[in-house]
Amino acid sequence: MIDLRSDTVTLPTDAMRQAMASADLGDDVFGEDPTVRALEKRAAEMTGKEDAMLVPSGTMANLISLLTHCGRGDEVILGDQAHIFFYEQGGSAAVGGIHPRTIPNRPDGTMDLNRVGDSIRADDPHFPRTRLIAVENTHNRCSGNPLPPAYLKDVAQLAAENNLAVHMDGARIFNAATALGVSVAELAEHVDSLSFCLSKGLAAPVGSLVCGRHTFIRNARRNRKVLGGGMRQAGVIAAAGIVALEEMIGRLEEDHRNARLLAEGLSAMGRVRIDPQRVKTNIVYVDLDRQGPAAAETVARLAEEGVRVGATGAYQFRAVTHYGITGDQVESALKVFARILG
Ligand code: TLP
Repeated sequence: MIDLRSDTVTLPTDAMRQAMASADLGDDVFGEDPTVRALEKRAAEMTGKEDAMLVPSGTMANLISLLTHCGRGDEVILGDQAHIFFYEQGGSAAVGGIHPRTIPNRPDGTMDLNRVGDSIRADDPHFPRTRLIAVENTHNRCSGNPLPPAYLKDVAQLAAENNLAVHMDGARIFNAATALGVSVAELAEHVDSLSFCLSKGLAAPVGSLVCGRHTFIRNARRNRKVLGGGMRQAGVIAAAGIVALEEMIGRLEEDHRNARLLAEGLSAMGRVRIDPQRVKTNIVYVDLDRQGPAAAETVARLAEEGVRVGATGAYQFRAVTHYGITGDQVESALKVFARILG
């Protein structure tokens, strides 16, 4: 099986398994797990933030971040294609009473900042209070596009002028930094908080980090606890995360190369519409010709031939490259795609 459904399917490396087996442990709810503390310190340093906190998932990282920035009835402005809006069960509304105000995402994952500005509420008892702008980098549903520092700086300026905070869902922030040739700290500089995932392209089995100021992380720890995300000997997870940050960032460019190869190969096929120029990281969206079989049937046929992808619309599927996929496997997958989509 060539599994291109997501970079979440990556398995831990041998070095991660060894680090997990020999990790120094303590009770992290008491702040006594040295391996968790080491990971959090490293994450804070890499992102240029004062502090960081380990959580079980990207979804929880975003939920905690929104709960920490916003109270009940407050409003968050975010893109209509944002993972937080699209794929997190509306958790910030369901759990936190946070009102989402969506702005259309442009194909590159940005929002028109004039529209964002126009959406900021006046101080009027009819309206919720705007508290937060959320951005996503790379932008999953927008071709995995990386958002550059210049755009993030403009978002930060708009937020500062209006006394708002900015959160960045940086689940794949290392892919963004790699594609843009900048450091993660340069991308994080413009936001008050960011979350990033260890368990996607970096191949760790579990875990995400929330990064921000000391006071923010102190409050975020309370929100993690109330959600049941306080973990005890979480150093077994953190140990793999440290290996992920030490050893797995440098190879992300390989995933991006493989994604481009995939996109270029697919663009020559008759039944699909895809612009390889839009593939800047490890995510490839493929639109199917509506005269032919729909995505569900196409995905099932590909799986029968040994290639797994995920349907993301009635006539669209997504293929994601990652640590488990070699250049040779991309070539093999393209042969299968050609048989079914050629
Ligand atoms: N994304 C998953 C699915 O939920 C769609 C995937 O396969 O891409 N932010 C972004 C931008 C994400 O892409 C994801 C996961 C998350 C947050 C949530 O992370 P987890 O799965 O750890 O809760």
